Amino acid sequence: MGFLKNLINKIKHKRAEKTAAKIEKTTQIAQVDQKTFDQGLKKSGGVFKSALDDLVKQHKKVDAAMLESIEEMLIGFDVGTGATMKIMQAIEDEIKFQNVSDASLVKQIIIDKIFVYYIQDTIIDNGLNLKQGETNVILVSGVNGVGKTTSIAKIAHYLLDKGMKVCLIAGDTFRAGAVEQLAIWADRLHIQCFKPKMANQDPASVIYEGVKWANENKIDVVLCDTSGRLQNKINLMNELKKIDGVIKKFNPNQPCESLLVLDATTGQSGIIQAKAFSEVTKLTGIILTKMDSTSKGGIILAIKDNFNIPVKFIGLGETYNDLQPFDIEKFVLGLTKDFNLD
Ligand SMILES: Nc1nc2c(ncn2[C@@H]2O[C@H](COP(=O)(O)OP(=O)(O)OP(=O)(O)O)[C@@H](O)[C@H]2O)c(=O)[nH]1
Ligand SMILES: [Mg+2]
Repeated sequence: MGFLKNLINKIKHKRAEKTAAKIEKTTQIAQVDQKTFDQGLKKSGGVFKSALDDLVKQHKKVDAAMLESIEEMLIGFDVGTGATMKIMQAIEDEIKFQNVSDASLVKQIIIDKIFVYYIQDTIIDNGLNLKQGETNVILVSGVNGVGKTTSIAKIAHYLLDKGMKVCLIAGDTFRAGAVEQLAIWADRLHIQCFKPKMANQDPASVIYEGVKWANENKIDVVLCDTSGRLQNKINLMNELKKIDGVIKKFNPNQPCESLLVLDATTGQSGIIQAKAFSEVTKLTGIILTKMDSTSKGGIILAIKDNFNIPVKFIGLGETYNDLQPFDIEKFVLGLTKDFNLD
């Protein structure tokens, strides 16, 4: 059997094991589109493939110098030091176990260990934690320009497609044009956008009123947009804490999802952002945007190494369908699409 098939089977097996232990979800988002993954991961896949090819060209035999090059490659691919160390250990163990001396065989071991590292010990869960019969609030936060507003529109489109009643709240009362930007998306989607009553209104009060309106109008899912905020601005982080608090006033179980948006092109600084944001709101998931614009797909592994927060959506382009529920199987296939490992 081909190497890739083997790897996918391993992933499926792990997933089946974890699914058995998984908490029940009312909404399981699982339909993902392989073509979008293939297209969106072209950059990362291309760079990863040539890095592996170069590695084999430069090192004819498996030795300390080759291991050092593998480590450099992983760091360069944005995997992060923690995950790199763990993956390196697994690669070295496997090389010893299989007694590999031919450098070309190491390629397969590297890919195998990278992805097995991602799936181990985790409940791979790309579902949104939505409950039927109540107004589910999804809070979306992140630093400036990472793709919060467009991701909200894409998620709304996705949920509308599933027949849900969705509305948006324009909680970014700070940036000029932010409310209008969200309202345009809402118009396109033919859904309600709850707006501030006056300029510069306190975002917590807009969100409070919006969530109240959504509850009264039996909306299934309400998506709250927020201003871009730098994680080191204490007053802005406190503002997010306040927003989280007012949502809880209606239902202590809300927000059902607090999603942090990270821009994949900014690399390791995403880790610092996730740490700071998780101190003010209990993050339940990450939306990793602009994966199509980076050649360093390894950020997925750095996130895995630092947090127990799942990547729920991945941004692979700018159209509605380019925001896809994150699926490790599709990710592996997309990244290694042009590899000839069978
Ligand atoms: N290529 C690509 N572009 C994206 C993706 N997601 C968002 N963008 C683009 O990123 C830019 C910023 O998106 P916004 O949604 O306005 O970002 P934001 O976080 O709401 O920005 P602020 O409200 O200013 O903090 C837009 O041009 C989007 O089209 C993605 O997955 N891939
Ligand atoms: Mg925005």
